[in-house]
Amino acid sequence: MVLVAFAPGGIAQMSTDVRLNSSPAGSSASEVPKIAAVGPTVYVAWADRRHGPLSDIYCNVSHDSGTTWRATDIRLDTDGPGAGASERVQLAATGDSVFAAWDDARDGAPDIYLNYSLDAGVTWQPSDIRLDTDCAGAAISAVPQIAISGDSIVVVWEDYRDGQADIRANVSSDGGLTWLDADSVSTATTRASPCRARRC
Ligand SMILES: [Ca+2]
Ligand SMILES: [Ca+2]
Repeated sequence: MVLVAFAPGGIAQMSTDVRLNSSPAGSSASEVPKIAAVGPTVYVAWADRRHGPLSDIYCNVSHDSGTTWRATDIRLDTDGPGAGASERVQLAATGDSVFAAWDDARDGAPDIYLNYSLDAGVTWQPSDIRLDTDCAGAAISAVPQIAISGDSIVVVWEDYRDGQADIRANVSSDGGLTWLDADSVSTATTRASPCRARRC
């Protein structure tokens, strides 16, 4: 995971690139980085295989426009390290809040998980949040995208619970504190998941 900063006009501002993953250089795969920034605060998240073949999600943060970074990166998925493949992370940030969503196979088929920080990436939630609301691991929920507008955060993904993929969404209207009990489908028919009504 290497970052190079450019000023407008393309003039490089750093004499060397910077490695953002704090695992030993070249020791394991850190892949598919995503980046978001608000003012001088820059967030980078990626999938990381330092704990084995099943990737976890790691993040690093700069508070000075990419000049310096945390000495130790942060793992955002909160099950056991390397216990389930966590991939395809996406980031969105506003103010001092940053949200990361990814798909995660800890329970079988991938589900959509989220973690967030309200203090510019310094601290994150001790437990990540599953956003797809059918039974955990029962059907593929993958390839999330995330957007923020004011206090509303929307995460969308492709979901195979009913056969071919639908596009589903979950929404927070309070800055990420609470989310819908039932995600909604692209046909605009919000319906309570039968798995929330019965034991999965
Ligand atoms: Ca994981
Ligand atoms: Ca699922």
